[in-house]
Amino acid sequence: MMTWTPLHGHPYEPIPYHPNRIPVEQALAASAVLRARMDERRTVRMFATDPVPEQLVLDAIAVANTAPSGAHQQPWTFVLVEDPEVRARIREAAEAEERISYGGRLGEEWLSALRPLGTDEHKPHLTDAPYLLVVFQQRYGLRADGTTYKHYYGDESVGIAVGMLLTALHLAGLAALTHTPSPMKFLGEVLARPRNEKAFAVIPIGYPADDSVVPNLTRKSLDQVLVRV
Ligand code: IYR
Repeated sequence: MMTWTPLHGHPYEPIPYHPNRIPVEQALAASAVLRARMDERRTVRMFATDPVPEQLVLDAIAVANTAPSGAHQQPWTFVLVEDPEVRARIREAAEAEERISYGGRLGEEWLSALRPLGTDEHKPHLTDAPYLLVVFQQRYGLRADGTTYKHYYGDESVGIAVGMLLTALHLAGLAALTHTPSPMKFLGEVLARPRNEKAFAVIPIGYPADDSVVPNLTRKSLDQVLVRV
């Protein structure tokens, strides 16, 4: 594999792509298994402190890094935080913001939307889960010499990458939470990220606690989300 450099301004140089077709029977069996398995995924807010094999997390990040992105700019940085002191600082800053949010900043409409989820300003998962993955979006490209170039469809690109990350983690038997403390500016400061990066999500990763509970949610059926024309 060639090492990565920005493609910006390069000519179009296509290469052949002919993946083997999966026999239909095999594809149907695999997709049915995947569909059922993904329906078991739940956002978890109560984590065990048990360690997680590091390779599972690295593999999931590598999967996320295969996501399609605007102009193939891969506008993401994954900061994997284990250091307990750094995590304590992140928790403290996140809870300080959330106290203000839940104390009224969100407004009654938003608080009503959150009530069935049982969330509040306490964020023990930020220090309980063995890994804290902070995903940053690169708002623009920054070359080593300090010059910059535009990034396109950053929100969509990083959102797709995080979706693939969550899928990979779940298939590896791990639980995760997409946490978006607001405002998130403190994350760039605590983690000393460069000026082109803004925090996109904080994702605790681990195993659910033995006494973990989740809200009693149902999902929309395929009929409710699919329109066929
Ligand atoms: N960021 C807050 C509030 C929150 C907002 C939404 I939208 C959620 O789906 C869940 C929580 C928090 O993390 O508690």
